[in-house]
Formats: sequence, C-alpha cells, structure tokens
Amino acid sequence: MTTHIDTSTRTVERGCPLCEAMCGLSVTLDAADRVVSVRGDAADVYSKGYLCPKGASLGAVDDDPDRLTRPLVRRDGELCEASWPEAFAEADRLLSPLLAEDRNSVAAYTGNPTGHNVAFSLLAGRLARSLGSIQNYSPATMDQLPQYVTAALLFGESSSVPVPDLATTDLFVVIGGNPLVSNGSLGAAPDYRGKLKALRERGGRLVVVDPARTATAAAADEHLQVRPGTDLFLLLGVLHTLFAEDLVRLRDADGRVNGLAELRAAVAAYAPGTVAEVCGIPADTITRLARELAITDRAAVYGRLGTTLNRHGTLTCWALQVVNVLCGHLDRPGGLLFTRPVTGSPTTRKVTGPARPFTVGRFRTRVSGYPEVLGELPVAALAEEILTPGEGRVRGLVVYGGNIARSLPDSAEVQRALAELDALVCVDPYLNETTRHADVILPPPGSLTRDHFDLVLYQFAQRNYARFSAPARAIPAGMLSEWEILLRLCAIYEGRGPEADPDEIDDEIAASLTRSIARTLDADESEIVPGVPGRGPRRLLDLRIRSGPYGDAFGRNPAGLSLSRLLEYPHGVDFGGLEPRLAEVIRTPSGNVELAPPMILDALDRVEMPRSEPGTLLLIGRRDLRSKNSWLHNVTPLAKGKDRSALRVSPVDAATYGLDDGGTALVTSAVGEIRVPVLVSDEVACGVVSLPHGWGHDDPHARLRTAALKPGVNSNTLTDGSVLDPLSGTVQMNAIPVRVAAG
Ligand SMILES: Nc1nc2c(c(=O)[nH]1)N[C@H]1C(S)=C(S)[C@@H](COP(=O)(O)OP(=O)(O)OC[C@H]3O[C@@H](n4cnc5c(=O)[nH]c(N)nc54)[C@H](O)[C@@H]3O)O[C@H]1N2
Ligand SMILES: Nc1nc2c(c(=O)[nH]1)N[C@H]1C(S)=C(S)[C@@H](COP(=O)(O)OP(=O)(O)OC[C@H]3O[C@@H](n4cnc5c(=O)[nH]c(N)nc54)[C@H](O)[C@@H]3O)O[C@H]1N2
Ligand code: SF4
Ligand SMILES: [Mo]
Repeated sequence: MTTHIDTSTRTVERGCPLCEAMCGLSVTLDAADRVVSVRGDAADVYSKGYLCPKGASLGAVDDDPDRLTRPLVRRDGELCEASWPEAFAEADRLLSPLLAEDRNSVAAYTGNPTGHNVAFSLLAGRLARSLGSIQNYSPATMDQLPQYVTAALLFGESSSVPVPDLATTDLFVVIGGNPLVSNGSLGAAPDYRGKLKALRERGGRLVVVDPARTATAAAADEHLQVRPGTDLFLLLGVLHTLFAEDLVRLRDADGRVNGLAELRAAVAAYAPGTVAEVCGIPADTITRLARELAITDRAAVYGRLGTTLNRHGTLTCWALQVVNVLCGHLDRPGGLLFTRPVTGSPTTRKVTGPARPFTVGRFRTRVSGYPEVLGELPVAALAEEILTPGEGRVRGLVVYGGNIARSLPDSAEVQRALAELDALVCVDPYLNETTRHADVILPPPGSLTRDHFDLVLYQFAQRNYARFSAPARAIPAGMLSEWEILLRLCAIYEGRGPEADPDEIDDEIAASLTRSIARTLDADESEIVPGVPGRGPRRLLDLRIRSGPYGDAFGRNPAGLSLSRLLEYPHGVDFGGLEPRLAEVIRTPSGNVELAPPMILDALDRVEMPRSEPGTLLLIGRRDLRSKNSWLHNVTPLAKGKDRSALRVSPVDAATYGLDDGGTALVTSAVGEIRVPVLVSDEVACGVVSLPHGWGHDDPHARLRTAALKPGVNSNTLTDGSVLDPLSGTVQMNAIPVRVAAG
C-alpha cells in the first residue's frame, strides 16, 4: 500500500474576524487553495493558541455554498445574476436621482461585521461624507452607544471606554455580560475561561449580576439574579453606600474629578433598602458589594448588553463607571485601564484647541424627532423614516453587512419598510431575510481573501498589540474586493458615475490622510511618504501606524513601527500590558472627570422605579457560542446540535402559565407575537424568559438552505422600537414586557 503524502499544503497566520477576541489562527490550505484545517496559532502573542468553534470553522464560513459569487440585480421583480458593471450601473440608476433631489432621502446602515473588516474601517468616513446624508444608522443604538455617551460625558471622548484589566484584577464584577459565550466585548479576551480561572486561582472573586444563570454566572463565586432593567437602581444603591459609609477613595483620580457633591446629593434617595425590592437583590448584599469594591485594592466593574439595552442604558453605564471612579479603580492596574492603540486614537494625539462640551441633537429624525447622538440616529427610527409619507421621506437605503430584517426592533415594521423602498443596495455575501428585498446585492468575497487588521478593536483590547494578516488566498475569479466595491459606491454617491476610476478616490483618501498627519506631526506633507507600494488598505494603514504611538513618525523615530516592519511579525507584536494614562485621556472642557454632568442629573431626576405588572414576564436576550448575531446559522459545522432558539422559562412560571417543556408558547408583546418552543429551565429567574436574537430563517425568498432546516424564531418581532434610552437613542432589547400562554 502506498501512502500519498501531500506536501503541497501551506499554513498561514490569520486574525479571526468573527468576534472581538481577535484570536490568531493558523490556517492550512492545500494546493487548490481549499482550507484543510484551522487551528489556534500557538505563537500568537495575544491569543496564544486559543480558538473557539467559530474560528475553527472559518474555512466553512468562507466556503459556504450559499454565499453569492456574483452580484444580483432585480429585473422584473426577480433577483438575477448580473455582471459587476451592470450591478454598479443599476445602483447608480436607482440612487443618483434620489441623491440629486435630497441627500437625506438615502439612508445607510453599517452592520456589525464591518467592524471586523479593515476595508470598512478605513473607508467608513469617506463613505459617509460621499453619501452626505444625516440618515446614518448602525448597531451602536442597539449595542454600545450608552457606553460611548458615558465616556464622552465623563472623559470627554466617546471612544475612551476603559477596559477591565483581567490579568491582575482580584474582584471582577460582570453586570449584564456573558463573556464565556460572547468572548467579551469592549474588553474582550481570547480564552476568557482561562482568564477567569486564573483570577480565582490567585484568590480573586468573580461576581456576576444577571437575571439568567449564564455560563459566566455558573462559573462565578457569587451570582446576583437581578430583575431585568433595574441595574441602575442596584448601582445607585452601591453609590449611596459608598457615600453613606464614607468609603469613597479616589486614589489616582484624586484631584481629577468634578461633581462629587452633586453626585452625593443625586444618589441620596437611593439607600439599599429603598432599591432592594425593585431590583430583587437584598439590601445587605448591595451594601456588602459596595464595601467589597471599596476595600479591594484591585477590582473592576464591567458591564455590557445587560446594562445598555434598556430604557436607562446611559444612566446605568454612567452609574457603573462612577462606581469604578469612587472606589479608586479607574486607571489602575487590576481595575480599568485605557488602551493606546497602534494606529492612535483621539487621546493619543496632542490636544489641538479648546475641548468642546459633549452635545447631542445637531439634527433630528423627521418623524419622532429623535436627536442625533455621536453622528447617528436610532436604528429604531429607520422603519418609520421610510414608512411615514411626507417631505424628506427615506426612499433609498444602502446596507453594508447588516441583516436588519432580523437585528432591528419590530421586525414586522422593518420588513414592511424594506418592501416600500425605491432603492435598496446591499453589500452582503448572502441572499438573506434583508437582502432578499434588495434591488442590487454586491457580494464581497470571504474574509480569507482580504488583508486583516483590527483597526477598530485594538481600542478595546486587553493589551496594546497589533497584528497584520495578509490574505490567505486569492479573490476568486469574477469577484471584487470589498475595498473596490466600497470605492465604487463612493463614486456613485459623489455623482462620478459607476465607471469612475476607484483609484482616484483611493488617492484622494490617502492625500487627505497625509495632510491631517502632517498637521498633527507638525511636519511637511512631503515627509509623509507611505513605505508600502501601491494603493489599497495597506497604504492607509501604513500611514496610520507610522503616525501612531509606536510608529516611526516617518523617520523621526527610526526604531518605531511601520506596516512593513509589522509584516515581519505574523504572530503579532506586543507593546505591553495596559498602563495608567488618565492625564492624557481626559479631554473634557474642565480637564477633569465629570462625575455629575447636567445631562445625567436631569435624566436621573426624571427616573421612576419600574413596577411589575401582574401577568407580565420580562423577556431578555442571550447569545450562543456558535452564532454571530443573525449569521453563521447557515454554516454546516456551526449549525449542528439541538435547537438553540427555544424560549427559556423558569419552572415556576411554566407551572403558572401552563407551559410544558418541549411544548409551544405563544409570546405576545406590545408590537407582535410569536410561537416558540419552550425549554423549562431554572437558568432564568422567576418572572423572566429568554430568547436569542438573529433567528427566524423562514423567509422563502432567502437562500440560506442550511439555516432553513432549523430556522428558529425571530425574537425581534417582539421588540418595541418605541422604547429608547433617551440619552443615547438605544433600544430596550432586554426587559421587554411580554405575556405567555400555551399555544
Ligand atoms: N458567540 C457569540 N459571541 C458574540 C456574539 C454572538 O452573537 N455570539 N455577538 C457579539 C456582539 S455583536 C456583542 S455586542 C457582544 C455582546 O456581549 P455580551 O453583552 O457579553 O453578550 P450577551 O450574551 O448579550 O450578554 C448580555 C447578558 O445580559 C443579561 N441581561 C439581560 N438583561 C439584563 C439586565 O437587565 N440586567 C443585567 N444585569 N443583565 C441582563 C443576559 O442574560 C446576558 O447574559 O457579543 C459578541 N460576541
Ligand atoms: N433582540 C436583540 N436584538 C439584537 C441584539 C440583542 O442582543 N437582542 N444585539 C444587537 C447587536 S449588539 C448587534 S451588533 C446587532 C447585529 O446586527 P447586524 O448589524 O445585522 O449584524 P449581523 O447580524 O452580524 O449581520 C451581519 C450581516 O453581515 C453579513 N456579512 C457577514 N460577513 C460580511 C462581510 O465580510 N462583509 C459584508 N459586507 N457583509 C458581511 C451577513 O451576511 C449578515 O447579513 O444585532 C442587534 N440586535
Ligand atoms: S473567540 Fe472570537 S476571535 Fe477567537 S476564534 Fe472564536 S470567534 Fe474567532
Ligand atoms: Mo453588538
């Protein structure tokens, strides 16, 4: 017997684009460029060999047979394959007249995967300027915007969200996050389980505040099963205790804060005894939590979607961060620290001119008058901006990597809106529940064909580091890079036509970046010369890296980094753990951390404690290890196993409402109803039910053949888009009041 040994495989290192943990992967391909295996890259300086099932399936993700390989264009009502010139010509034919009449009649939604895609990250600004519309939407208003608003108010810069220092903390309090499943977010880490194990091995404690006994809560030393939507009151109880028991100690923030007296007055009414009942946590537990946070040298309170996706999202995130400040954990090792990302951030650049106070509402939505926040409008407003007749109606929409028919609140209304559009152009690899409404679908090739660099996510990493990955394989014949697709869209928005030369726009972007770098470095433009040949993402990245905090500053710092140098380190370069840098970070007009901004105090004045309504349960969300929001359900190795989208109901509620395990429940909210399989589980507290989002792959016009076998149910049918956090416009996607019945 002869054994054929195939020596023609090769292994390349790649950053994983599927979540914020940013693992380094080793991808092995055969001579025909097929992916043979994906493993964790043991030599990766950041992830050290870790990977999860999603990363291990990256080959299957990219090679999913349902991915589109050609553009689709609607002809006589049907989506048909078209050539790229035909597809761009059609996008131009549909969008240009709308833009010529009213820029604001065309909206853009920039979805989650774009944050993991260097082409988008580099071109986002130009795309928005080229479109020139105020109708700008993203998942931020159903995700992290309350955290950005908090950072803008407290520290003067929205991206200054401090990261919990997992490596050395001794008390880690997670509020409304499930990092053992999500791998974390704005503070993500590869191998979160290993990091939490190490925390406990060094004698530290993990406390999880969550209405569900999630994987993270199950691994905790203490699980506080808070009532959904009431974390604000729990945190106000903690703040009250810190003042009442004289536990405030600012440590490194001493002398750098404003508003302490106002803060004390604002929380005076929220003694633990007053808030205990509403949040379902005993008063003495709240008091003990406050004391522990105050006396522990290295402690960090961290919050994610459980704190943001409710009607008090910003107040909750503010209260959380203020607890960190008052206990002296801000800007301390083992507490929360600010990154110094390799391509720089607003706070690594020198101060130019006086700081402006944070304001919102530079423009408003047409129908409900929701204010702009950090340049965005609430996603919850998009459907009504399309559906409501009148001058200024949104008639065109461009969606970059988003499945808004499943991700946005009130899916029925969103789908009605999608059907009403005069023009829908989607940049997306799938024919899914959203793109099936499109007039033009422009499919990008898989992630393995592109340069990978986590431009956005280094801002929230556990360490200061960088890794650049070259494409693992070539773009298939007949496809265009996402870079080129986006540049061509810019040309269309700018009225330069579908056949304009994308290289011209690429050059313009590079020239404008060069000018701004010259200004910040006080250099002559002629000194700012890219060190990599050609156009594309690499040129812009090189300019950004070299002008960043570790860069060679175009020769002024010869030992510094450039893209060419980074290319020599496919396992990444570590610039060290995060270090205190508060003085550099604070960019408020006063130069101090603003603990009690008027916008917050006003909102706090108007807050009412929630009351429970008899017969009503509170619906919360959950994530799944093998999903990524609404996609990956079509990827065969990730689709295996039992149904993941059942309604979790506590045994007590199941008995009360006559629901059987494995039976069906009819769930009704203010905006919709769904029928969903029931899983009776003590993982959720009594009075709480949970459903994941992103399911409901039952649209016959989509082409998601694997997902359609286990379509699941779309939870956002129940999400009421009219309930928003007033300070950020973020939708309440947790703590949704619902009624349940057998059915
Ligand atoms: N495997 C996987 N990983 C992902 C994703 C995915 O879809 N799958 N999505 C990525 C994205 S886009 C994001 S933004 C991050 C999100 O990262 P996380 O926020 O860590 O993810 P979730 O699982 O949504 O965690 C929210 C937690 O809040 C709890 N919760 C709900 N309501 C409340 C409440 O009122 N109070 C409190 N205290 N808790 C509450 C829920 O039970 C849940 O455990 O995950 C990212 N990572
Ligand atoms: N009820 C409820 N709803 C939620 C949430 C919740 O917790 N509960 N979470 C919210 C959050 S945090 C988020 S971030 C949003 C996410 O919602 P979306 O922004 O819609 O993001 P995804 O669901 O990840 O959709 C990704 C889309 O991008 C496409 N895609 C994948 N890769 C690429 C690529 O390389 N290029 C391009 N152009 N497209 C690509 C996929 O085919 C898919 O259509 O959902 C939100 N919705
Ligand atoms: S944890 Fe995130 S980055 Fe790491 S392999 Fe899994 S999906 Fe990829
Ligand atoms: Mo998200």
